[in-house]
Amino acid sequence: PDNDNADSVVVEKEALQLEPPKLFQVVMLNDDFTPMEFVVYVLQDLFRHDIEAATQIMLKIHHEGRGVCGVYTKDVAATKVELVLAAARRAGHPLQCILETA
Ligand code: NFA
Repeated sequence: PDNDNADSVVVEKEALQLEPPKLFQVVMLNDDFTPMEFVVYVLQDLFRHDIEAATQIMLKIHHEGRGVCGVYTKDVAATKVELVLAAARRAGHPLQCILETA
């Protein structure tokens, strides 16, 4: 913004801070074929979980059918989904994940 009126700069900054970004969960789905080790690897490599957290999330998906890999802004979440699907396809596994509004 132009600096002729310093008050308008402050008002604009405050208005921006009042709009929280919408957040999206990356939810991974269980299947009968993807190896547990591959899921743990993806949770570490793409979602930056340590091996203990990755193993817990993988087991939750395995037992409950689905689990949250992480929560991100829309563009980041959509990119994570594409990276998971590309890695799974490349490895020949049917692993699926989806976006859900948090
Ligand atoms: N259910 C898969 C198996 O028994 C493991 C798995 C876990 C797959 C989480 C997908 C997601 N090999």
